[in-house]
Amino acid sequence: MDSATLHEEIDSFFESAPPLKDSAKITDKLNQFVQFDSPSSERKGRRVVCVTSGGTTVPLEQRCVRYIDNFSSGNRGAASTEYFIKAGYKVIFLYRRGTCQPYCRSLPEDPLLECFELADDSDFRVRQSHSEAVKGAIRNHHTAVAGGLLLKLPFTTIFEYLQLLRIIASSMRSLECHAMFYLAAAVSDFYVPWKSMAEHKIQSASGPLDMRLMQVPKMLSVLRTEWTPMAFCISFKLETDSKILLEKANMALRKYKMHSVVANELLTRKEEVTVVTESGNISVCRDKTRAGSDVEDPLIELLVNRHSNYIKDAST
Ligand code: 9Z3
Repeated sequence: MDSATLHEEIDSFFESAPPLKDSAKITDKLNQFVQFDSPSSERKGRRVVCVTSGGTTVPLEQRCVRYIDNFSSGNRGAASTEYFIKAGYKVIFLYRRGTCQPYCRSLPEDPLLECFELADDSDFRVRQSHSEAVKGAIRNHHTAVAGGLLLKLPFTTIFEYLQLLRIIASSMRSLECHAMFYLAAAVSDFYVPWKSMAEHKIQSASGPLDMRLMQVPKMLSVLRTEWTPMAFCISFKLETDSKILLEKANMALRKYKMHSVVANELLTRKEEVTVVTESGNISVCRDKTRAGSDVEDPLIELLVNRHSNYIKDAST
């Protein structure tokens, strides 16, 4: 596709999208977050990473009852956010509502009901068995937010996600090579344009449903070349067929000019990933000798080092 057609598609996507609620407030919050120089001694200069996490939905009705979803628990994004903060980055965590959150990975699924118990009729307390996990989660989360190191922005639909990503990119543009995008969210490839979408719940009495989905314009290339041309960009490639994974990741690397593409297979994604770069592929595995270890730990270490080299090269 030529660049003029891509731009037309992108303009028409944004023009027809339902306007983002509170967009002025979000822009202010983002600008403040990006500009605020947090005093933490462990900070790595002005580095800020936008971590995207969870799957986007595609509504089928404007007053949405039904939607198409993209699989992602948000575990990768939440874990990676913790490691980026530990490495001295400020993180903009763009996440799907209801998915896994940073510092909450060791809590049970229903933390309120499982971690607390009634002490008597008027008071409650943390159950002894969950005390360490709850304290750790609250402490780490508070330190990150109060220290200006973590800003969380939720999305549900593909319309919200891409509008937010564009605003984030515009507020991170001034950081130049210190900005990083780590795009782990599972983003819809197809959508129903808002203007051609049924307003009310689609009726089953009308028989089988014929629906034409448009292709979501590939924003990765405009993010990379226009929105934040100096940022260090990492995208993800998810496949279920290992035979095509690396080839597809390589194609994404070249087509969207990413600095690396993290290739993962659905079934083994928690054990290993392959970082595909221009200079070759690097396999990254979870340290199986350590209980509770995860693949995000060595993955973020590798990417932080590559980002450091990128910054060094850009400044010389
Ligand atoms: C990923 O590949 C993520 O690693 C996972 C993480 C979604 C598999 P979980 O959230 O899983 O920990 O459960 N994300 C990107 C998926 C994606 O939609 N990539 C697009 C593609 O493959 C490119 S943007 O075409």
